[in-house]
Amino acid sequence: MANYYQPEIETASPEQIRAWQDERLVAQVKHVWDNVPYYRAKMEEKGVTPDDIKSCADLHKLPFLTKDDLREAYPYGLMGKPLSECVRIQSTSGTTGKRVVAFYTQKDIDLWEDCCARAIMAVGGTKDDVCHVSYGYGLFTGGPGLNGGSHKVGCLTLPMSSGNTDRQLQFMCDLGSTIICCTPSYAEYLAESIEERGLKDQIKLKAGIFGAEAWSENMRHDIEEKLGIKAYDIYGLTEISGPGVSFECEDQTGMHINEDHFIAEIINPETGEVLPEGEKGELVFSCITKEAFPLLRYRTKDICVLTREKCSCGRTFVKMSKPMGRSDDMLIVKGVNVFPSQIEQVLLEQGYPANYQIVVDRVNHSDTLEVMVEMTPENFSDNLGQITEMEKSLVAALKAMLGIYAKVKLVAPKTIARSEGKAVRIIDKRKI
Ligand code: DLL
Repeated sequence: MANYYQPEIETASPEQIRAWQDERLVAQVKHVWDNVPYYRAKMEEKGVTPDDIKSCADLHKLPFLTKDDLREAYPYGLMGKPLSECVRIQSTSGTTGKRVVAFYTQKDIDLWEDCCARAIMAVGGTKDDVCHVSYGYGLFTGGPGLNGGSHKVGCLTLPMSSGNTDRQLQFMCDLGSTIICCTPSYAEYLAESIEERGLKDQIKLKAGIFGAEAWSENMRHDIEEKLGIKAYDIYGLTEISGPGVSFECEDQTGMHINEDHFIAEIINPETGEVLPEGEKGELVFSCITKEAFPLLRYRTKDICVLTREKCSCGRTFVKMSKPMGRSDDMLIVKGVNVFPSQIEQVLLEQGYPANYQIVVDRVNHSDTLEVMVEMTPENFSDNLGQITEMEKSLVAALKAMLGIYAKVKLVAPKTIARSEGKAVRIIDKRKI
């Protein structure tokens, strides 16, 4: 049975949704023009003014924003409100130095939590549920977002954060958790631990809300079977708010985008051309209600398809497929964003050549990262002790750059296969 948080919005007619989007886009463009000089300059460069934007049909006239813009404008350059009106900062994992930092007013937090509340109710959540949140809390948006949504629904909220599996399982059994929110890889790990400890009879879980990383239909079936629950997908990104930009319903055939807050477009990542709904391309979002960090036409780099078909749940919001990959080369390892270019930078700084290979795998449901690096003829050594020391210092430099442990394996010069076309830098062995 369909269960909505804001039925009048979630099941509004497509015409009504479009009318909200038209009105809010026009107001948002004006807000950004008046308050975000960085974006105003981009508009001026493109020869667009707020007068040119009269409805969603004009959206394509606006300039794109990318992660590079966020880095360039770091930390305050894309803010739409003074700091004194902001109440929260969240940030993406991964890149050190200039991270992506997003700002929120109280209204922004409220709307974001509404989106998460919709996601929880879409999986059947009510005030009688015990919602166990095992996404990380802190700068990462996963914990805070779902925590807020769970409060709004009125669930009894367990703010577990990630890690400490024994404690997670104890609370789950003793306090009767009915909804679990975590990454799909952690759900697999929890499922395995429950099996090992023979606790399956003691858990009351009925649904899981899993996202923040890619996962397949196979993984869904596996988790559903092992935990005896329904497993639902949830998508989002820090720049646009966090989890809950889109969420799956009982139909389990894609994620409804909260279109009263975000306008989605699919573009050809090479040319920037807008593609018709139904075609595969890069997902682009415009935030039409956010105040403090009002990004317009933000390129997510996530590749997916949008479909607007009648959904059995009664929601009218457009649905996005699971992201099928990224148009850039960012890896997500243990939930941390890793760019091969960061690894390359460390190697070059430490006097190694750019002949390396990154091997990502998933062992016992946990990601592993290994970097194979060629020594140079100059620093080549066959003394094991010396090699171990060199590896240790690279491990430390990589940890400082990425924030996570990467195993380093030094190999003799010219042993990593050369390619005649593009170099193969990444070997991702994870079967997801
Ligand atoms: O991962 C927000 C989030 C938290 C979403 C909890 C869902 C649940 P970021 O750390 O900024 O934000 O990473 C955003 O993660 O551009 C996608 O590439 C990837 N991603 C997020 N959700 C999914 C998903 C959070 N359901 C980046 N499936 C995005 C596949 C996902 N990839």
